[in-house]
Amino acid sequence: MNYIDIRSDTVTKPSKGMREAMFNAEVGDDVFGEDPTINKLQERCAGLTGKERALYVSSGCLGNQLSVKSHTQPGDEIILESESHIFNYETAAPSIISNVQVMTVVGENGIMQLDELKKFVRTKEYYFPRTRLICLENTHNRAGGVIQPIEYIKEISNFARENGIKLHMDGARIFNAYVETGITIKEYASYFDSISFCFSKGLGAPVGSIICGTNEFITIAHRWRKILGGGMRQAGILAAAALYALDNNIERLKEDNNKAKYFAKEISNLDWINLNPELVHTNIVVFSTSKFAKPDFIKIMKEKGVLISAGSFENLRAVFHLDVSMDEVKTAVEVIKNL
Ligand code: TLP
Repeated sequence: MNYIDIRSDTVTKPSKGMREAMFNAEVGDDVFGEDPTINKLQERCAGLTGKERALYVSSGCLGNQLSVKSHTQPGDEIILESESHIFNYETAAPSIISNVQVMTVVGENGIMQLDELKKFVRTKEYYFPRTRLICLENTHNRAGGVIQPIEYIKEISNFARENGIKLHMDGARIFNAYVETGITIKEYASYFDSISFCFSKGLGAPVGSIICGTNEFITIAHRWRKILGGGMRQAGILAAAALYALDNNIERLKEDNNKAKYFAKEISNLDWINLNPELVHTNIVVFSTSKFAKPDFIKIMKEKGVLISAGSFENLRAVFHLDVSMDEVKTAVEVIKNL
């Protein structure tokens, strides 16, 4: 069956143009720093984010974990929003790789309120762990693609800097925020010590993410990428896909956000769907249903040709991307309406 696959924007497949760019990529041994396409991508991303240096990594998880590792020492404490990807979906890696303790703060729709967050920052008593790092996720996956407001980011950034705490952005889907707000990646990044983003989600590349920060930060991350087995060789073939994505697939993310908004508005009219369309800022729709148990809903939808995924707790998740057309979105809506 030809499924309408809205489980995630990670399911996108490289287009013909992207494959051609990959085919034609100049490559070299990146462990020697000699892959021209990777070097080009890293320079481009450093420029894009206004940071000193960038490092190409195989996944969003690796990017986040290298960032945590590079900012912390064993025994430090890091603050994460309780629904964040780093806390929920990265196999407790901060405790394994960085030997840090995680303090979670319950946010409102993925946003940690500053007054609340401040309560969790440790004072300097010798017996407390040291609060070393705060991470924000923009857009926020489990909250349903919520955009962190810029004024709030500024406040957290000021607070973190005043208190000697590093700030990292898991910007896996930061471009979905950019096409909505018009706030450049450079501006977003300027409030953070490090930022990671993914090419393998809405941007449509098959593999890869990037982390950007100071020279010192990237030097540490580069070493740890090697320790963790993440040093790649002629991976310019993959970096070419990422460059193609930056050239061709950013502005079109607005279409994906619009598909999500349409889908959310339509299904929110059903009295057995719980969903606030106002909270659909970008390409992810998180909702729940009072009519079906969550596994049943996923199973029935699959039987009718639509793949959707499980979100947190009772939630279901639909994610819109370049490999799902507006007609397919309309079909998915009709399938739900007819259940
Ligand atoms: N998210 C995946 C799943 O892991 C849930 C998805 O389908 O959305 N940060 C954020 C905010 C993410 O959503 C993801 C992937 C990552 C990091 C990790 O990226 P990868 O999968 O490349 O390691």
